[in-house]
Formats: sequence, C-alpha cells, structure tokens
Amino acid sequence: MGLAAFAQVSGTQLVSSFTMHSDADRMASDLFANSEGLSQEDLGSGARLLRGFVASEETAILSTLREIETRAPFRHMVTPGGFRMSVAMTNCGPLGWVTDRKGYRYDALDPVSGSPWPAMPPVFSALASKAASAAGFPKFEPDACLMNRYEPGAKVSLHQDKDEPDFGQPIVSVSLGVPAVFLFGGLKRSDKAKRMQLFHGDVVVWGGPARLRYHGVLALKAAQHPLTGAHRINLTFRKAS
Ligand code: MD3
Ligand code: FE
Repeated sequence: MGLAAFAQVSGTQLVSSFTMHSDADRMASDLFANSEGLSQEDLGSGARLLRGFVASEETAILSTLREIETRAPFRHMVTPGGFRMSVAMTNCGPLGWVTDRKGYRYDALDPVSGSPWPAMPPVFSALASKAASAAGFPKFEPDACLMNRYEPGAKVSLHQDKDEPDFGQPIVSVSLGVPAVFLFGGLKRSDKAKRMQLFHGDVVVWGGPARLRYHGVLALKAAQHPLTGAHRINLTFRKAS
C-alpha cells in the first residue's frame, strides 16, 4: 500500500474504525478520500462503500426512525417456507417489502396495521439520493425503505435482491449501531464470498453488475453501541415500482 493510501486509511479511523478484508483485497481496490475527507472504496463492479457517509446525521436519522417505529413497529416476518426471520423489519415510503407464507413482494399497506406505510421522511430520501449521486447514480429516487433491526445472533443468509422491477436502479444501504460482518458473494450462490465489516454511519451503493450479487450478514455479535444499544439497524433504499 502506498503512503498516500495509508494517510487516507488513517483519516478514516477518525470517522469509523477501519477494518477491511485482506490487504490483498484492499490493494486491489480503489481507496481514496472524497471532498468531505471520508474514504470511498470501489468494491468492484458497481458497488461503492462510503465510510461514515451519514455519521454527521446519526441523531436525525435515529430520531426519525423512532417516529416511524411508533406507527409501523419492527416485526419478525415469516418466509414462504414458514421460517421466522431472525431480523425484525419495518418499512417507510410508498412501498414496503414484506414476506409471509404467500411469498415475497412489495405492498403499499403494512399488513399489521392495514394502513399505508409511514411516508418516506425527507431526511431519508435526501441522504439516499446524495449517496447514490456520490456513487455515480445521479437520478435515484427511492420509493421504498426497508429497515432491518438485528439483535445479537440475528443474521441474513446469502440471497439476491430481485423483487424489484428494474435492476438498473441501485440499492443504497445505511448501517447504524453495532458493526456486522457483511458477506459479498458473486452472481452464483456457490461463488466465494468476501467478508467485510460495516460500521455505524457507513453507506454502500449497490448498482450496475453488483446489483444482483449474492450477499448476507453473519450472526450479530453481542456488543453495545451508545445510540442503538445491542442492535444493528440497516436501512435499504430501493426503487420498487
Ligand atoms: C448487495 N440487507 O435487506 S444491506 C436486504 O445489512 C439486505 O441488513 C443486509 O441484504 C443488511 O436485502 C445487507 C447491503 C446490501 C443490500 C442490497 C444489495 C447489499 C446488496 C443488493 C445487491 C447486492
Ligand atoms: Fe439483500
């Protein structure tokens, strides 16, 4: 790794502690500081990691989330196969992702309340569009925000996101709270997955050829974050219509 790259990695530690996959992966990737002094990393084929991108907005994001939760509480959905998901979920925006015995789909109504999902808060849509632009997707206007809440031990097994109609639209993910180990696989389930840690404030934009890569999250370790306690929260912004 060159000296310039080392200086940028050190700078990143001010925002979120930096733990990447192997040194070889790091050297093969494209790491640089953006205009706000935060690092960006090209994860290959359309995926871009924006370390600490929403760190300065943590309070606004989490208080907005608390409001959404009062109207659409986190719940453990059931897969079509009948398994209770270990991750608790809720949604905001015109469409919400749901699963039950009938299948996976987007729905305008929360099945628990029978009412529309809470509106997409402007602070959410603004940060999603800003992150997408920073990653080269200037016209991203999400109409769905899926919120995942991980408790210790909760995980998401390797899967593809393919319930959306247009895979030309990226997905923006925001990580908050306790860090997690993310698995980034290939286009086939059997492709070897890379591991990387996602920390509080990190944003990843998944577009282009990365859009259909398999991915998952390892079981969350027991830990405490000052703002979320034992939880990790992940927001994913999607164009679902
Ligand atoms: C890579 N959530 O909600 S976000 C999901 O951390 C989901 O809660 C995980 O996978 C979480 O579907 C991962 C990162 C993510 C989201 C969408 C992707 C990675 C992706 C779509 C394509 C490739
Ligand atoms: Fe996913």
